[in-house]
Amino acid sequence: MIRAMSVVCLGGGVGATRLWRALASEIGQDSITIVVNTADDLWHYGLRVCPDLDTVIYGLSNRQDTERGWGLRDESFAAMETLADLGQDIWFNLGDRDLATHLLRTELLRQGASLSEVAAHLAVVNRLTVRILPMCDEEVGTEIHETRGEWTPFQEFHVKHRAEPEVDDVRYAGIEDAVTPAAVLSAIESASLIILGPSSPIASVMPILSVDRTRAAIQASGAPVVAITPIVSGTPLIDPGEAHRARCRERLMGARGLEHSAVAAAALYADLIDYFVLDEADEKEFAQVEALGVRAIVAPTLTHVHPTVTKDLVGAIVSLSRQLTSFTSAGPLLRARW
Ligand code: FO1
Repeated sequence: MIRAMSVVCLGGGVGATRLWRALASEIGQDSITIVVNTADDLWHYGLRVCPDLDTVIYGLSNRQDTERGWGLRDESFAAMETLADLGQDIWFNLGDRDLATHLLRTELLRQGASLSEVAAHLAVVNRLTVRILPMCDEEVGTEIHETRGEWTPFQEFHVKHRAEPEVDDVRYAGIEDAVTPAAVLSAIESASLIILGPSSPIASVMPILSVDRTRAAIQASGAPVVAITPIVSGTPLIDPGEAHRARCRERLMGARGLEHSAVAAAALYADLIDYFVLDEADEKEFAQVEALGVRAIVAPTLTHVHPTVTKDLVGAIVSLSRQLTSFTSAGPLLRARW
């Protein structure tokens, strides 16, 4: 069957967003739907904050602070500094301009809009034509059980506690009441390619896959499914932000009894994916990935190291999808290397 290119990308956060941005410049925003994790959302000072949704929106509109990995570029923090002067413990920083997004989102929710409607509105006013879909409209919250403590909301564990405490369990509070939005189901159903992004498996991808009918819809889709490894063991991490995110990812995988390795991530997705992109530094895991019944592809994946890595990775994905499916879309796709 010949289908126009329609790529469904799952996952959020800084690493996945780098990939989605490069993919968008290769095949066009109109060809892409991004299903975003909302289980790390929080209510903070009465405002609904959606870090993964905002990272995707800021990243695709080229306004993200890519050094810090979250929030807007050229940001100021006067509101937080003033709250600190008022005696508040500022453990989660909302930039002054970022605050406008949270104010608008919270107001639209208060007026009765769903999170999906708010995300669509924010995409439009940020001049994006990519479709950005929250994984569900209901509130779901990742909670971490710290070994010597209580259940801790994700952002408190990740930001306030710097992902340092030992942990022994993770849960997605509210997941049983979450419903896969119709727009997510129809995007998956008509996809020509589905990509699981290089996002934290337990914090960002599994919440999406745990919503109601999402996993079953991917299994039923005829589209090839490709996962990009979120974990590279063969190269030491130097960037402090990457190291912090890796520690959090490792703690959460450990809490599920999983080792922090690419093959462990591949095993989590094995019943869904056809291809797993392994970093070239982890080529030794090739046979273990293939033993899961998944085709392994070796490519450079450390997209934070150099922009050409992102471009090459996108080229490899587009090339693969091109080999697997015939597309009616010509244009930018024809520039991809294969
Ligand atoms: N990460 C931090 O390490 N410290 C912060 O103060 C912080 C604030 C923040 C505000 C808005 C936002 O969208 C993201 C923010 N992040 C912050 C990033 C966030 O904690 C995580 O990186 C993601 O939730 C993980 O995907």
